[in-house]
Amino acid sequence: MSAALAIDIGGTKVLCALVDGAEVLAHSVTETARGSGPAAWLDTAAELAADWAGRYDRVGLAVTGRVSEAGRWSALNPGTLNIPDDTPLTELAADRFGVPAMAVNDAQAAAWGEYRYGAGQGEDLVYLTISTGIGGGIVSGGQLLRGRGGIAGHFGQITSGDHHGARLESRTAGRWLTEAAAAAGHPTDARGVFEAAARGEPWAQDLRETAQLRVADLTADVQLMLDPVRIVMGGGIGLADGFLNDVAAHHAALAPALRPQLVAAQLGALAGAVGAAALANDFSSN
Ligand code: BMX
Repeated sequence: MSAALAIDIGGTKVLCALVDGAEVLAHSVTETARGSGPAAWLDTAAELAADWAGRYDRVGLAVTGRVSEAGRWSALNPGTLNIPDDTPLTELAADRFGVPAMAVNDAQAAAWGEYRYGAGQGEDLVYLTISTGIGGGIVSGGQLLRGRGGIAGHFGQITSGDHHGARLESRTAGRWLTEAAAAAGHPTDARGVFEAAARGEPWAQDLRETAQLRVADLTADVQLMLDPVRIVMGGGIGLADGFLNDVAAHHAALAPALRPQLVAAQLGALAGAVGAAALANDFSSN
């Protein structure tokens, strides 16, 4: 048996997949019960995966939040998902599913998925998901960087600049677009903002352009910090029609050596699951 059960727990959805290498044999998804907690989220995953019992020999988890090497799970931004501090995630999952488990942050897992099987083509990359928040993952020299305590790549938490400590994701991504649209007198979500922008409504075009500028600055800064071969962009906003091209247009004045090579994620919503399954495989063969 070579398949893994991949479980992706995010701020909006729980996704389970039965994964063999790059191949997703089956997958299933539902909304995250945001008011409950880790045990209930794992119960939800077990329900989604009930039909696959006996078909996997390990579990790989890709979760929103910070995961330490020892598999302990905490929120950096509780507004994305309120995870109790230091939750022993891999222990809980191994008990729940009866097979060895490993866990990493969702965007770190997606970075690994894109590196192994997607747009990264086996070369150094930074993965960015622009969705409800902003998540990130770094693959350098063939290694997924997790850092001392699992924080590596958490670009959405950046507060530098004159922003009074506000996180970058809280003034750029989906949650902010929703709030800013309401403040502009047009209550809708990020998708609604992009649809209105496509219809030529100026308030929505302004919001979209602000988000694009901030992502353009972020990606230019990431290039300066890590100089990856590619920056792979995922997430509902990152992959929205024209977003990547409009962000890249802001880089036109940069010297070629400083200009990020932006590419769209290829594994889409399954990148985290594919990456987590691959990591669980590497982990259990150690
Ligand atoms: C937040 C942070 C990251 C995560 C990113 C995208 C928490 C709970 N999450 O920046 O760990 O990668 O959101 O998360 O602190 P998603 O749920 O939108 O996929």
